[in-house]
Amino acid sequence: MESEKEEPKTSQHRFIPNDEETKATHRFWDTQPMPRLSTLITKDESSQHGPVDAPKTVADVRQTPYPLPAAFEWVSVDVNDDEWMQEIYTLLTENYVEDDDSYFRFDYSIPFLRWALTPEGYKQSWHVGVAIKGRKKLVGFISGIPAKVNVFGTSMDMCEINFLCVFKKYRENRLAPVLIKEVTRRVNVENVWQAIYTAGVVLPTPVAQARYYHRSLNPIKLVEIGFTRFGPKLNKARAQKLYKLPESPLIPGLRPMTPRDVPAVHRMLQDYLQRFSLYTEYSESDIAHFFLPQEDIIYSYVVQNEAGETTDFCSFYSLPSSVLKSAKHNKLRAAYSYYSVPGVHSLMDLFKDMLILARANGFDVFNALDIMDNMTVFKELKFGIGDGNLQYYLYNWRTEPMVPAQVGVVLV
Ligand code: MYA
Repeated sequence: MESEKEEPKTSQHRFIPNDEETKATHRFWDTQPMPRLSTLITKDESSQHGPVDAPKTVADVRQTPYPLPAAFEWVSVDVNDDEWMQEIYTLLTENYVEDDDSYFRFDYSIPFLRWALTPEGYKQSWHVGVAIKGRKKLVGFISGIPAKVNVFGTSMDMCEINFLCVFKKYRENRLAPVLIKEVTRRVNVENVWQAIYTAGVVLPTPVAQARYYHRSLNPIKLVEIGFTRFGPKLNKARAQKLYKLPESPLIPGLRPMTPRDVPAVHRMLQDYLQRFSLYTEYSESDIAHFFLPQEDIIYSYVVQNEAGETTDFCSFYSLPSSVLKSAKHNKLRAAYSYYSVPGVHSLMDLFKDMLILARANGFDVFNALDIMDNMTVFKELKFGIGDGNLQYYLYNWRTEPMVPAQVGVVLV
């Protein structure tokens, strides 16, 4: 949601825990290979980069799943099975992330979840469910997918963790730590020892703290559903004028990405991402999987000049939310900035065209994190600051804290 209190940041800050966060005890997280919140390392201690745990081998890993309460059993969810996909969808759509005041809840679609969970080399055993014994009924879920991640020049095979969720009725029963330990075991069995994830909560210990910014595309609906409020100088007519956008993109030669663009996008994105301290090293097959356009999932565009060369790239994904407290609307259609590579055109011009395209595709709002170079476009393009932080974490890897502008990873 848009924040009413804060002015957009003018500079970028490293994560520094407040007193309460530093003093908090974490019954589970304090047992995990994570740096303590009180011992954030500083720039000149960079020689300490490395695993937190003493190195282990696959032979050291527990062979059997962790025990669960008697009513439950583990499942490795087959994402090609429609009934199981429907189960994941129902669990998430009814129980996944909400804003603090419960106005909205993420509503990832089944095709989106399939897309997010199945890059080349994905493992069914990393799609971990807790089901009611003997029934196709999920009460908990956590997912991992393989990813090659580069941290300050060190390239590592990691697991990207997402979609941790426990059915509301079973909350605060320490099921989340069991899900996390079980996925860790299954990842370790594959000889992978590091992971990357993001969360709204502060736990030991973030490598970076980012913030969402929001650009209204349909300001009247956003006010009706409680996403934003008109400031003192704004009314319906003024808001519509303020956020009005051209009907079609302005950059000549901008068009949807096609399979033929995969090698060029791969080159452009890899060259660009190397400037950040944390980024994913995509294979060509990852580029095809994650970026070829699919309606209501992923929107990617390239700019092709008159000589036929591909010069720029931009992309956003579709993540709607259920609207929980409006009599008039039940769905918020949100576009989220993914990866963009300015070449001949500026990031500002690419973002402007993405706003135009998102509006033309019926989205109500365009969201972006203050990572990479995104902060440079927010003011001019009329983004407002959001009200929550998103923490970035690396599991079992000690490194120096980063400002958001050093972060080159977007997790959907
Ligand atoms: S972030 C999205 C998380 N999901 C939601 O927010 C959906 C709505 N909420 C829920 O479904 C539940 O509240 C969840 C907690 C499942 C979040 N990440 O079982 P509990 C700790 C990590 O009694 P519940 C995403 O998907 C909490 O601090 N830990 O609590 C990335 C406490 O530990 P401690 C979290 O409320 C996930 C313990 O859980 C989170 O019933 C990355 C309490 O457990 C959180 N978001 O369930 C996971 N929230 O006492 C880590 C709470 O120590 C992956 N907790 O403070 C690590 C890498 C694994 C792979 C490694 C391979 C090498």
